[in-house]
Amino acid sequence: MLTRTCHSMRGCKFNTAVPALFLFALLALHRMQVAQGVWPMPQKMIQSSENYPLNPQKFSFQYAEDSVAQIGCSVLDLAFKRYFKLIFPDYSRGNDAGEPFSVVVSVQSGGCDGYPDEDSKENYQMLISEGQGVLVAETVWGALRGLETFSQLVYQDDYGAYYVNQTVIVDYPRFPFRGILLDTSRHFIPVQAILETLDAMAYNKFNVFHWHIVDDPSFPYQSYSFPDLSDKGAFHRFTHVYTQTDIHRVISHARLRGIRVIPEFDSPGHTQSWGKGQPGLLTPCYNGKTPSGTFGPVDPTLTSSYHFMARLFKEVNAVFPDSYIHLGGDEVTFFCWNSNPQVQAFMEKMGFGHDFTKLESFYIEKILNITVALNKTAVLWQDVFDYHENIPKDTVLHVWKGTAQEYNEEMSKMTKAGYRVLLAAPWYLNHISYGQDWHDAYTVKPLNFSGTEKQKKLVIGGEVCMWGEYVDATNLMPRLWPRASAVAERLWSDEEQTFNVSEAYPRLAEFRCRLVRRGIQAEPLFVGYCKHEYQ
Ligand code: CP6
Repeated sequence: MLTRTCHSMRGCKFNTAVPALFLFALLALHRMQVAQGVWPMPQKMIQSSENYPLNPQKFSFQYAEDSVAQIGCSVLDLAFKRYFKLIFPDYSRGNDAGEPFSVVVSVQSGGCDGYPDEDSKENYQMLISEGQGVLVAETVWGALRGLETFSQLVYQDDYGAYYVNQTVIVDYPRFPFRGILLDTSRHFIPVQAILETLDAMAYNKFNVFHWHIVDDPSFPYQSYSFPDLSDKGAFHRFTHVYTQTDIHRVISHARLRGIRVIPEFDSPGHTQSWGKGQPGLLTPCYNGKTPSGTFGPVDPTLTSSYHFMARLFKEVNAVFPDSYIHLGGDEVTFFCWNSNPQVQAFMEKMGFGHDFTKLESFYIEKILNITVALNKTAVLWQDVFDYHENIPKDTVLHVWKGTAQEYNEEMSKMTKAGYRVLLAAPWYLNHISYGQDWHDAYTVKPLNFSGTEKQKKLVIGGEVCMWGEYVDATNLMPRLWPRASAVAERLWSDEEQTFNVSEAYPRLAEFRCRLVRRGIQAEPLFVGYCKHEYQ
């Protein structure tokens, strides 16, 4: 059992012999009531009605003696501070009567200084009993997930006193990749709003920020190799750009929450804004024999295009530590390529005939070679697979189109060919409709396609997309939350336990109030009120 070998607040020695203890506790708590308060629902959670008053003055987080992480581990030191504030939002109204309570954290392996990555283990176990909580995690990232869960277990009575119930949790994510895409090209999203989104992501146990940073309308990424790209291609070269400092802030804020940052530099289409600062990059469109003055996708016939992309990706590789990079490849239109005499000549020379998908494949292969040389895993939108099935097998494919039947067929095909896939198609939350449209997001079955167990294992997760045509910082938060929370539970929790919308409704409504109380402007699900309304 848990033993405490000293009584000072700092450096107390705890013995956290876990597996046996948890088994015992699970058995002991069997048949007690199941809790409501945690979103997304843990894999296994048992609570009893026995509760313990918490006194903020006598509450502490501590590192267990056997933990590889100790004081000085920035990820957890800072998380302890954040979670203290989140757990006790009105500190002064604490319960004077409460006994000392400490949450003892034991991390079993790995370091504190790295970045979360595709292999990061997020599993944790927690036992809350009289006077203490024990949180055991394989890595600091799992410890972060456990702290979030703990923060959601604490509640206040009508007098403001804090409590936590006797609880046992064994938890781990269903899918390793749980992402949110923000589009910062259609509208500039200030860094502050991105950081706030990362906070809300952590509350929902999302772990990937897919940064669709540039696109046709604007190029806000301030490149040190090619400053003209944002000087000429951003909405405004000073006020509507992400400087290197901004980007480091985003990456560091995300790291401290166990969130990966994957940048997308979408090409050869969706690159109109690139052309302003990089003359000669885009294909000039022709009107008969003369250039029309408009431009199409990146010019795939010029070696200069690939030199430029190689230098740009070398920089992106140095700036973004994640091993993934999103290369886009979606929605390439052939109209302009088709109009251009140099492109026509190149097509003939290469023997592509009139098949522009061959030209597009040629381009993507070259770009993939660049990122392979940088040791990055490429992510591509499904379009590339649809016209070109010979993509390197370690590429991740991103499904974004169609009805359930269509995306299921697509996933079936891709996984049959051996690719890892990400599902985004059912989760375009930039789309809105009247009523409770979180139901649609919630009742998706990501593994409902025909295929073997081996194929299903290739689904690494999914992503919420927030395309920016009609979204900026004024409406971002209510449009994302709590609808993205529905996706968070689908990607984290056991589908068997969490599929029924009427069972989920009261939990999600309560969680939404918790988000609101934490300062996230999450929209209401339906008629009702929160105990603490947004101010
Ligand atoms: N921008 C880019 C977009 C979209 C895509 N790529 C998009 C397409 C259709 C819908 C929503 C978004 N705006 N670069 C497709 C991946 Cl419905």
